[in-house]
Amino acid sequence: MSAAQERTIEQAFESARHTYRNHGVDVEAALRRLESIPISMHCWQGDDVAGFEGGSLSDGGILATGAYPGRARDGDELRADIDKALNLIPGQHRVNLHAIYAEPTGTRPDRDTLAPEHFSRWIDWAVERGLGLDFNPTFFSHPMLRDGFTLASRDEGVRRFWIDHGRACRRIAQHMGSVLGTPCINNIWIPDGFKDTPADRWTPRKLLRESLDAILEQPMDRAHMRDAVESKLFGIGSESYVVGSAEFYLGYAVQRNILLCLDSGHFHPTESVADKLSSVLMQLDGALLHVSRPVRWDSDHVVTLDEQVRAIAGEVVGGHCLDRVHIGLDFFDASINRIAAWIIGMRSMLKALLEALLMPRETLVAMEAEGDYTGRLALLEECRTLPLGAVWDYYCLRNSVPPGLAWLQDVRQYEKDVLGKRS
Ligand code: RNT
Ligand code: ZN
Repeated sequence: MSAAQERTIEQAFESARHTYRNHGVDVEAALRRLESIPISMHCWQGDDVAGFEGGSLSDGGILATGAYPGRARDGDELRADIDKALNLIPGQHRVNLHAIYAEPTGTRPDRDTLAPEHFSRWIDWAVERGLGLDFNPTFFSHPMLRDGFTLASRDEGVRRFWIDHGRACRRIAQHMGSVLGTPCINNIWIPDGFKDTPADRWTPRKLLRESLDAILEQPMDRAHMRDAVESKLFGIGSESYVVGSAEFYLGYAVQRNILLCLDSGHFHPTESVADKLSSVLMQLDGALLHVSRPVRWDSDHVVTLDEQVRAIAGEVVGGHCLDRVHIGLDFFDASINRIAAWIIGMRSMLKALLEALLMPRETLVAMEAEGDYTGRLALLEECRTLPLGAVWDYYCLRNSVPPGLAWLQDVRQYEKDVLGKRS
C-alpha cells in the first residue's frame, strides 16, 4: 500500500466521519467497540469438513460440494491456512474446532475416548497466538452413526458410544478454556432424524433428552466451558423429521440454563434469526450464532453482507447483547479458494457489525417511541447509503490488514506458493 493510497483512505474516512457525526454517531467509539468483538472462525471450511481420522465416510446430512485444489490435509496445513486467513482479517478472533481434528500420537483413539492431550498441538498453537478456542463433538461421519441416529438411537450401545463422546468433548473443552483463559463453547449438533414420515415422533426425543442429560451430568466450570445445543429443520436424509428441532432445544436450553445455538440455515426460509434473539434471550443467559448463508436450503454458502447477516448484526449490537451472544461462522464451500472463503465470510460479518455500530440508533428508537414511523423508515433507508466502506477501509488500515480487495492478491500468491503444491 503506497503512502498516496493510505492518504486517500484517510481523507475518505475524515469525510465519512463527518457524515456520521451529522447523524449523531461517534465513529471512533464504534471502531473501538468493533476491535473488541471476537468472531469464532470455524476450522472446517479449510478441509471441507473432512477431519483427520482418515476415513472417507462423509455422512450425517452435511455435504461440502466442489473440488477446488489445495484442501488442508493435516493439522499443520490447516493451522498454516488459518494463520494466513487471520492475518488478513482485522481484529483478534477465535477458532472453532471439531472432534475430528484431533491429532493423537500413536494409535488413534476412537471418539468415545478422546482426551485433551489429543488436541495439544491446537492448544499450543492457540496459546502462542493468544487465540480463544471453541469446540464441537462430531456426531457424524462415523460408523457408529447407525441408520441416521446417534444420541437418539434406539440401540443402547450406539447411544452409549455417543454419550461417551459427548462427555469426552466437554472435558476437552473445559481443558481448552482453562489453559487459554477464555471459556470454550462446546456445541452439540446431531444429525438424527428420518428421511420419511415417522410413526413415532416421541421416542427419539425422549431418548435424546436422556442422552443429553447423561452428557451434561458432570458439572463443569462455566468460566472455562459453556454448553450449547443446535437445532435443525431438516438435513439430507432427515427431510421428514429431525429429533433435535428448534422447540426441543429451546425448551431444553431454558431448562438446563445452557446456550442455544441458532444457525441461520436451520429455519424455514422466511424465519429470521435476527428476530429470534430478543425472544430467546428473554429466558436464556446467552446464545451462540452459527452465521451461515442458506441459498434455497441449508446450503452453507460463504457468508456475505446480505440482508440476513445485517439484520443479525443489527440485533446483537442494537439489543446490547454482544456480551451474551457468541458469534461463530458455519459454512463450507469446496468450490472456491478456501482461505478466501474464510476471509470473505469473516470480513462480511465484521462489516455487518460495523454497520450496526454506526447506526443512528438513538434517533431511530426515539422516532419509533414517538410514533414517527415515517421518519424511522426514511432514516433507515438513508442509512443504507452512508459511507460504510470508507470507515471499513480505514479500520483495516489501522489494524494493519489490507483494505478493500487488496487481500486477494495475497491469497492468490499463497495459492501459488503453498496450496498449489498440495496434491
Ligand atoms: C450442521 C450444523 C453443524 C455443522 C458443523 C460442522 O447442519 O450446522 O453446526 O455445520 O458442526
Ligand atoms: Zn451450524
